[in-house]
Amino acid sequence: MRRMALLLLLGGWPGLSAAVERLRVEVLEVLPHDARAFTQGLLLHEGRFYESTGRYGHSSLREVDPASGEVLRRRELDPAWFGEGLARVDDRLIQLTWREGLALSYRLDDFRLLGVYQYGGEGWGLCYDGESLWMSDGSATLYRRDPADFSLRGRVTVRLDGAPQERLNELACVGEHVYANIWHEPRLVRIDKPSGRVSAEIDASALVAASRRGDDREAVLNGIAHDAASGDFYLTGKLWPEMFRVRFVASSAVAD
Ligand SMILES: [Ca+2]
Repeated sequence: MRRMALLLLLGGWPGLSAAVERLRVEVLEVLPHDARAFTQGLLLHEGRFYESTGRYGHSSLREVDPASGEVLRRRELDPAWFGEGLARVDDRLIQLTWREGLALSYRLDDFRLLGVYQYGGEGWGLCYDGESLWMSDGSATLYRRDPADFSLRGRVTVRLDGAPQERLNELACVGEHVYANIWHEPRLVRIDKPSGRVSAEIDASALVAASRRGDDREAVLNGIAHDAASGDFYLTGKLWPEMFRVRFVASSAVAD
C-alpha cells in the first residue's frame, strides 16, 4: 500500500508523467571562446567545433579549434541574414536564419553553399539525430524535418510537469533526447522524443556566474555541443569569452 502511494507520488498514475530529474552542471574544463561570437548554433565533429553566429552584419559559419578557440575557417553570411541554429547531416552543415525563412546547406569540407531551403516562421535552434532534424522557433514547439529537403515531418509540444515549456533555443540531439537551453534563463531541459516530455531540468547558473562576459543584455547562455566519444557536453553563451566542458550530475551531489 505504501509502495502504491509512492508510485502515485512519483507519477505512476496513468496520464501523469514521471518525476523530472534535477541536474546541475559540473565544470570539467574552461576553454577560450571568441567573445565577439554571438553564438547561435554549436556542434562538435571530429575534434572541431562548428559554430553559427548571429546579428545582422556579423553572422557567420565557423570551424573552431576547441583547445585554443581559434577560428580556423569562417564564412560570412549576407548582411541581411541573421545566423541561427546549426546541425550536421553527414557531410553537410545546415544553418538556420532567424526571420529570413532560409536554411542554408553547406558542404562540410569547404563551406561551399550547396542550396537553400525555405520555411515559414522563425528559426532558432537545430540538431540532427541521424534520422530527422529537430528545430525550435522560440516557442514550446519542436519541429521535426526531413534532412534531405527540409520538409516538415511532424511537431511536438514540449511540456514540463504538463505545462508548455516556452522559449526553447539552442539544441543538441543525443540519443533518445533533445537538449535545449531556455532563452534568457540559466537552464537547460532534456526532452524525451517523441513525446516532448521534459525528463530532466539542468541548472547551469554556475556557468552564468563564472562567465566574464560584458554587460550586453543579450549575452545569455546559448550553445550546446555533445561529444559522443566522451559523453561530455560543451556549453557557452552569446559573446561569452569562455567555453565550458561539463557533465550533468544530480543537483544533490556534493562538489569535489
Ligand atoms: Ca547545438
